[in-house]
Amino acid sequence: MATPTSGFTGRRQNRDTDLPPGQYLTGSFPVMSAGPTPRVSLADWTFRIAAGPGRTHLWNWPQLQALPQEDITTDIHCVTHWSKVGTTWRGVSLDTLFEDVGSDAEYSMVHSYGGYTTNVPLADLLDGRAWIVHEFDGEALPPAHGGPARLLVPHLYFWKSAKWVSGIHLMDQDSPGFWETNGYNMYGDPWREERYW
Ligand SMILES: Nc1nc2c(c(=O)[nH]1)N[C@H]1C(S)=C(S)[C@@H](COP(=O)(O)O)O[C@H]1N2
Ligand SMILES: [Mo]
Repeated sequence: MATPTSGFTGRRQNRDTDLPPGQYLTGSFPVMSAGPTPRVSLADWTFRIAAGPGRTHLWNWPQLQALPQEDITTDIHCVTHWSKVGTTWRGVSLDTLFEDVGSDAEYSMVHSYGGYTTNVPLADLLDGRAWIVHEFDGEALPPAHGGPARLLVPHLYFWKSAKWVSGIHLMDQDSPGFWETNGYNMYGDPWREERYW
């Protein structure tokens, strides 16, 4: 005989099976930072894409805000096994930011205020899969979660979503960032459980 389940439990069970392998659902929003939270004033904030010598594209805060803004609803997956579903963000698509950036580079290093780095193939930043976000859940992104602005690349483990993002440097060859140097996977696909080397 089938075990009776409430609609709520049923939905939760269905949702759990949508999670990548080895992940559990959390309702909270853990803060995972490798160091102290850097404080960046909006007056000083810049974001740059460095595409090679003499090919740096730079935005300040008003310029970022003047670009088309997108609302994103997505699941996020941390390598420490928590996932959070249906998170809502607002920001600028990297397709928009890369519009005028010509480059043959295949790889990128994402840099943060405070010195954190993480490598992401350029293709994974494009085609509607990555954003520079400055709002979470309808509010300005809290400093602990990466405010003023962070990268959001939700199809990869969340360590690739650099908080306090300051720029993206294009590279011809792949190179490990902070966690990748410390044993994390170079790519980090949660559906293939690419957690560590
Ligand atoms: N600059 C910076 N970005 C970072 C980190 C960090 O320590 N510094 N931690 C990464 C890791 S391991 C995760 S899981 C997420 C955590 O984001 P959260 O603190 O908003 O949950 O941020 C990622 N981005
Ligand atoms: Mo993480």
